Amino acid sequence: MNSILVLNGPNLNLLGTRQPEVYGSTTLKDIEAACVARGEALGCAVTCQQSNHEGALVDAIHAAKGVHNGIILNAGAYTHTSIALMDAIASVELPVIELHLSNIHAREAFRHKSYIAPVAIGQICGFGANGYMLALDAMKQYLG
Ligand code: CA2
Repeated sequence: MNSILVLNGPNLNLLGTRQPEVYGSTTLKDIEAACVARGEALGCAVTCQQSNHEGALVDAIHAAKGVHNGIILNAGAYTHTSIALMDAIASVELPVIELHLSNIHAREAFRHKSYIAPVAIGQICGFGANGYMLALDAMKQYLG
């Protein structure tokens, strides 16, 4: 059975509590429960983690090697700044899908740059919490 890590970065623990007009009203806990349920439907084990710390996210990516078959990553604002996350993804050679709730390309110019995109197999953005379901479906198909 394939195992997929759903990894969320900084401030995403606040989902559903503030800025619902941008990020929706679903909490991270709800999203994580939906991911586990979708994984069960797809026949995949889904593990969810969140950290506000860049180094902890690097550690989680390293630790995924040999444990998980793919990673769905919403790196939050680190998407736009973190060469460390880019290098971590490249080093583990696991398929990563970059995920964003909002359409980062329709927002401020600084959100258009992604350090994750060049090392990801693809990017899903703009579909809110449902994007996590789309990403799980895409990862399941990618892994075969
Ligand atoms: O759209 C996304 O998923 C983002 O990764 C969210 C990040 C943002 O910096 C990226 O450009 C796009 C921000 C996450 C902040 O989450 C909050 C949730 C509720 C209240 C406040 C912040």
